[in-house]
Amino acid sequence: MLRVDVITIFPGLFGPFLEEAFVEIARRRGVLEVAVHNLRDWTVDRHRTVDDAPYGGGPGMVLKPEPLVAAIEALAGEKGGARRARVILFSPQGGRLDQHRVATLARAPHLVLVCGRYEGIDQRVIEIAVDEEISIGDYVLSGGELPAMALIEAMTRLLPGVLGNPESTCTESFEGGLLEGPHYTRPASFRGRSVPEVLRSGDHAAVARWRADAARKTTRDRRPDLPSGRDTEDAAGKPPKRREREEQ
Ligand code: 4GX
Repeated sequence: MLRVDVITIFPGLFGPFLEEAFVEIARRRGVLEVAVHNLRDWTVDRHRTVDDAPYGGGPGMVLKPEPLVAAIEALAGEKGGARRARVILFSPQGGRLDQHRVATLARAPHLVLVCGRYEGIDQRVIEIAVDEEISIGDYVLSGGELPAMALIEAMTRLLPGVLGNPESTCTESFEGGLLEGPHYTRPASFRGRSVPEVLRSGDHAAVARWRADAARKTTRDRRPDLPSGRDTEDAAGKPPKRREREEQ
């Protein structure tokens, strides 16, 4: 059972996300529990103020520390103490999220996800209350809400009993650092393009070899930076041809 608490100033963004598809299934099966909290609930002033101008000047606003630390400590306890929850802040300054990190976090009992907005959050919140900063990629979003949903969705697929067929978790992209090759469904011919003959042959071993080879080629051509994207031999034991790089 994975418990996730989300702290955001836009709780409404999470509604449909939590009520559809695998995330909804996981919640109904009791392997995932997500609670979304409005940061403004931890303000004490009449205007429910969550932000303030940055010291030193400059554009934009910064999330002020008092409500954020109060929210995090209410949901996770104090850092260092007997805290069982891991507190994660989404920010471009964080370590890049990958499948290995997702799998590790999916095994945690309790995560508190902090979604920043504006120019960011007061640095002292990070020092006092955050365990880990995560980025979902080198592009600029307006808040941590989409990163939180990306992490929740990626973890959900790994929770026990969520995907009908556990095999589909391990053959999919990035397990073993391998991308997938192409997929086809009916019709056998579409706009003059036919499905590769081997996939319709009924020869399961030949299909498995073709898929492994296609995955290897896709990874080498598109993501040579992945572990399985470096030069490897094909299923027949032949070394890769230079020409393969220009094929796709
Ligand atoms: N992967 N953003 C967070 C505000 C902010 C800035 C600093 C805390 C600290 C992003 C990303 C991302 C934009 C979300 C800035 N909050 N987060 N936001 N890419 O671009 O995770």
